[in-house]
Amino acid sequence: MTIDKAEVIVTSPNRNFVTLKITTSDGVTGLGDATLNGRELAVVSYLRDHVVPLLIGADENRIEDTWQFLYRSAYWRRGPVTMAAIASVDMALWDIKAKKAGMPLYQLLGGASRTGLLAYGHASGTDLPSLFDSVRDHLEQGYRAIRIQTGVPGLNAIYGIASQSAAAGGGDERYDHEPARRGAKPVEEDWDTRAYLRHLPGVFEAVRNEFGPELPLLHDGHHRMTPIQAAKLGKELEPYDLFWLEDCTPAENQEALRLVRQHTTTPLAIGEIFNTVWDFKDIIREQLIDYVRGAVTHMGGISPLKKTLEYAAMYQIKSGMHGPTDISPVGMAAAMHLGLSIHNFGIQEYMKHGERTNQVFQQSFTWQNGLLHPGDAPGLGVELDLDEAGKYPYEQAYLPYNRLADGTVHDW
Ligand code: CS2
Ligand code: MG
Repeated sequence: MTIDKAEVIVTSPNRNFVTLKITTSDGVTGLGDATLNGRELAVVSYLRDHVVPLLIGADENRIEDTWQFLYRSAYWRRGPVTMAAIASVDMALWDIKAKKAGMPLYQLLGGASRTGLLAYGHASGTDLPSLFDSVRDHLEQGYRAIRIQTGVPGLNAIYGIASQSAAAGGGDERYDHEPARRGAKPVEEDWDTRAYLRHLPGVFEAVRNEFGPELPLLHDGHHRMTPIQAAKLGKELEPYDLFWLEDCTPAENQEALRLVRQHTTTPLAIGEIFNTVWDFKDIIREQLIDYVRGAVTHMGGISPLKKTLEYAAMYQIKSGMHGPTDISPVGMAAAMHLGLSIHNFGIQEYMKHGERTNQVFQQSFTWQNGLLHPGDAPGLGVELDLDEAGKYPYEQAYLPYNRLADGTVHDW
C-alpha cells in the first residue's frame, strides 16, 4: 500500500496545534504532532510545501527509511522546524503501523516495561501560601511528583507562575496554558537572577517542611543562570533532595554542565529545546545529565528519541520527556507509548489540556493513582475530530520574553 493523502491541520481550541494526518491507499489513517510553540506556521509551510509532496505514493511501512530520506535529502539538517516536521511524519507512520497490527503502539515498541508512567505536574504561586495551595491541589488531583515554581519578591510576572485564571482552575477561556499568550507581540517579563537565587532555597525549605521528605520535587531554571550561578543553586538545593533541576544553564553551552556537575549532586535534566541525538551525545557520554528532556515532537519523532534514550541507558541516564500543553495530545500519546516500553523511563511531565482540546483530540490514555497509561486502542490511541478542529482557526500567539531592570534582553 502507499500514502494517498497527507493533510496538515491547524487548530486552536485552547492553544495552537499543528497536526499531520496521513491516509493510506487502504484507508488507514495516522496522526503526528508538529506543533512548535510560537512558530507554528513555519512548520505548516515546511510540511505543506516540502514534505507532503514527497510522501504521496510512498510506502507507509518504511518508517526508518522515510525518516532517513527526509532528514538526509534535505541537506539542511536539524533545527526545530525541520525536526518537528519530520517528527510528525514518523509519529503518523508508527500510528498506522500499529493500527494495521491491531496493537497499541507500545506493544510494537517492545511491550510494557511497567504498569504506568509516574508523571509530574506544575505547582506554582506568587507567594508561599498560594504555592502551598497549588501543591495541595495537585496532590488532590493525584499527582505523585510536583514541579515547584514561585514568584520572586520584586519581580512581576515570571516563568512558570500560572496566570490568575489558570491558577484558579482555569475557565476554558484561558490560553492553554501559561506561558504562551495570544496576541500580535510577545509579552515582556522581568528578571533578576540574584534575587531569584536568594529566594529559591528558602522556598524549597518551606515546601519540604510543609509536605515532608518523600514527595518528589522538581524545579525548572529555564536556561536563565550562568554556569557558576547554576552550580551555586544546585549546591544550595542539595538539602531539599530535588528529583531534578531542569535547564539550569542555556542549552547551547553544553560545557557549562561540566562546571555545574563539579559542584553539585543535585540531579540535572536538560533537552526540551534539543532536536537530535547530536545535541545529547557529549553530555550523555560525559554523564553530565541525569534525565533526557527531549520531546518526541521536537526530536524528530519516536524513532530517533528511542535511539537517544537507548544510548542514555548505557550511562544510567533516564527519560524525562517534555510534556507541557504545547505538546499536543498526539505528541503526548507518542511519549506515553515510548515511555511505557523503554527500560530507562524516569518521569513524564503532564500538564492537562483544556476541555476544547480534549474535544478536538479524542484520546484513550488513562490517569490513575498518579500514573499515566496510553491505553490499549490500536496505534497511538488518538483521533482528530475535523469538525471540532475546524471551529478553532489559528490565532497568533507568542511566548513571553525577559528583560533585566536596565532593559537588557535576557534568556526567558
Ligand atoms: C517548559 C515549557 O514544560 C517545561 O518544562 O519549560 O513550559 C516551555 O516553556 C514551553 O514548552 C515552551 O514552549
Ligand atoms: Mg522546561
